[in-house]
Amino acid sequence: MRAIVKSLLLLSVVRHFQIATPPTLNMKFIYPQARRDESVVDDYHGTKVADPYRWLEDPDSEETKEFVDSQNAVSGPFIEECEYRQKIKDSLTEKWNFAKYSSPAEHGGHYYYYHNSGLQNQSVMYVQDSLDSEARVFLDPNKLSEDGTLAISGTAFSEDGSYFAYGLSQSGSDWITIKFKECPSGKDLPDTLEHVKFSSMAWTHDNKGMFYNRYPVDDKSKSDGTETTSNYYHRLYYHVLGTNQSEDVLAVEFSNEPKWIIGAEVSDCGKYLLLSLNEGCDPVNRLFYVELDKLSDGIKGILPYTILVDNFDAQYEYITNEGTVFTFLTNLNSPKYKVINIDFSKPEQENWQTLIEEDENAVLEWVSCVDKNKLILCYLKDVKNKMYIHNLETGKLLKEIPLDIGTVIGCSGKKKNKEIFIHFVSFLTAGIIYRVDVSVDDPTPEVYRMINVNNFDFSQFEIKQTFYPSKDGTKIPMFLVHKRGLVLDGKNPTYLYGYGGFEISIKPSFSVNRLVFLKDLGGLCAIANIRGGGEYGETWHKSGTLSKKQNVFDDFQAAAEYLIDQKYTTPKKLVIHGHSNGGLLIAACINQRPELYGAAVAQVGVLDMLRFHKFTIGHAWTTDFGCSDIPEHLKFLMNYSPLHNIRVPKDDIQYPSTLLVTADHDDRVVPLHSLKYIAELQHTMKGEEKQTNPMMIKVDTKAGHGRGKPTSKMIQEYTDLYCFIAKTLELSWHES
Ligand code: X98
Repeated sequence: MRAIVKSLLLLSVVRHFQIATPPTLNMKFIYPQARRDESVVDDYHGTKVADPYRWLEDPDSEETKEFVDSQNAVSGPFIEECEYRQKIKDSLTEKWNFAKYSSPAEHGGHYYYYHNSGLQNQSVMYVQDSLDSEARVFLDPNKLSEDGTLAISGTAFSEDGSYFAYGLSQSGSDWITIKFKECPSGKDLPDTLEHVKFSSMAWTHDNKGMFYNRYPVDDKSKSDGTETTSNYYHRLYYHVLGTNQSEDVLAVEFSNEPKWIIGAEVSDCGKYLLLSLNEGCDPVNRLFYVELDKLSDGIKGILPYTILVDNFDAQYEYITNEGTVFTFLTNLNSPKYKVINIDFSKPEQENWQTLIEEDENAVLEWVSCVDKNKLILCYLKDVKNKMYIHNLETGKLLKEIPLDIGTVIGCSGKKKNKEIFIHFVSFLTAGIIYRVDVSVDDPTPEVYRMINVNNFDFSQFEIKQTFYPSKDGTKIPMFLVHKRGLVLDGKNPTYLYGYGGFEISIKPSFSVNRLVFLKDLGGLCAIANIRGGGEYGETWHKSGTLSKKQNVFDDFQAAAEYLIDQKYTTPKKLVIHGHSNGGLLIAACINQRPELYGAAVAQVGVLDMLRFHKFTIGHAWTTDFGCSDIPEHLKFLMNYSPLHNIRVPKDDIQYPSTLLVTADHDDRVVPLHSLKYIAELQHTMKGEEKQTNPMMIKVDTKAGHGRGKPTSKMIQEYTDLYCFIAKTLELSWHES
């Protein structure tokens, strides 16, 4: 029955779109011919811009669905034909199959942690009465869906640890449903909260209920992650445990500010609700607060807030408070961040005190308060984490927590805890969890748990960090991971990854997928820490935004040139890969320098820079990208917008082998970006004999932007990706 349905579906696709039989390499590809609607032309401040594939913006139209099916009917067979497909899949599966753990966190005298036995689709949450006692399953998301597409997204224990709230996301959507449990029993409570997105989860310390966020949802339209509707008017609600969601109290809203996103946090002392308001993705926020203990009637309606900071000049991230003295991590006049104290009883800025000065040489990434009066500070210095313990009262440095070259991906421990757990990873370190007793005179990390990958000899590989010059001479850090004794013969298969935006730093991380490229495909992995990220703080970020976005692409192209000049590789053996904002990077780079790369994978990218702000949360990205509604922004957006800069390359240059990847439930970067780009690319190059490299798209189902993806889908995703890369770069398999 399913086979019949599939062949009928394919027939209907063929009727509308002409598809060739799956081509092999060096054969001219014939792609589905998508209708061009030449009547759609927009006027941007007097500049006319055609948008012939506007119809692809409707995810529900039959024509869009047929386009997707017809494109998958080209990319699917091409990828599946890779001679190493089974080997790639087997190797990925074998490597993924190792026991993974998160650091434990104490709540109400019990310890909670995530564990994945190896190939489980979702990690399972366990509870222990003490660190040595037997662990019991607390929450197993694998029991909630057959295919692992329900994932935990956001959790919060109540202050005394007796209740637990958790968000569940279906198929990778940003929408979540919040559910509740009793602790430590794990007994399910009936409360269910819907229409939740970008939500805080902040319990009041009386355990009566929790603040969370919702967007208003029109009953008639979808909100399952396949819709493209803009998210406006974020609201904060208070849910009283044991009641129906319909009775929830609307606590904070800004009806004149559709773009504001409301973050809420209850202070360590339980007396204050801190409201952190964002208008976009920049690290800046307004700061309001509510004195919860002064609400005579409890939380019954819109809360009376006090305004502390009423501009978007800087970021203020709550660390802790002692009475009315609040400690914040801020970038106010300090692009590498510092720690300040604000006394709410003397709120004027001239009374604010610096507790820990900005370090010119390292970015202060996060700070947490532990053991009543200590601060744990985590810095990023030349893209490697450093940790220190300071005194909360004086700000003085007490001790460095020594770390290897790598990244702290988790640190549990709160103000009332004497111990902390640090989860450390690196390119060749799957994970080490350290326990540190911070109450003693000389706190020393002890290994609590080692995370080991089976049957992989890490000693054969090495990590290097290099600094290469970009087009304007700026030194850009880049990590290189490869086999020891790599020969610089210009022939090494090379996988170059970048992101370049939103103050996000691409730090050393562990990925079994990377191991397959390193070992089985005999390659070199390069991670370029280009501008736009947070590697050197807010100045580094800003130098890759708005009119300076071209720096991001220049930095990446300079990375490729460096790898070629230094004889690591050659364009024919170089694949570039980016995800999300990094998908934009990849598409911009293949438009600008197609001759530099052999293959390119642009995953869930933002590719229509004139219209991205019109869909879901796209409006929040104007802080990095600007907005085509603003005449001065149009010029720089038009200069690099991937969709608007597809041209036939000059001379005998062709586009590199290109794979776009998107998914039906991606409500962060909606699939229409990738659909429109591939349609335009295939249209532009269709008459060009020289274009022998494939240009394809793969549209996944029951998947989103990436978070919460089940293990089986991750293995599938990387199998497809490496098949495409192995085939197009003509890589060989390296038997061990
Ligand atoms: C976002 O779009 C993040 C979206 N987002 C959140 C949450 N809060 C936000 C507050 C302001 C702006 C955006 C926010 O997810 C949030 C809050 C609580 C719990 C969970 C989430 N990002 C950009 C992105 O995805 C960069 C990274 C974060 N992009 C896709 C940028 C271009 C491509």
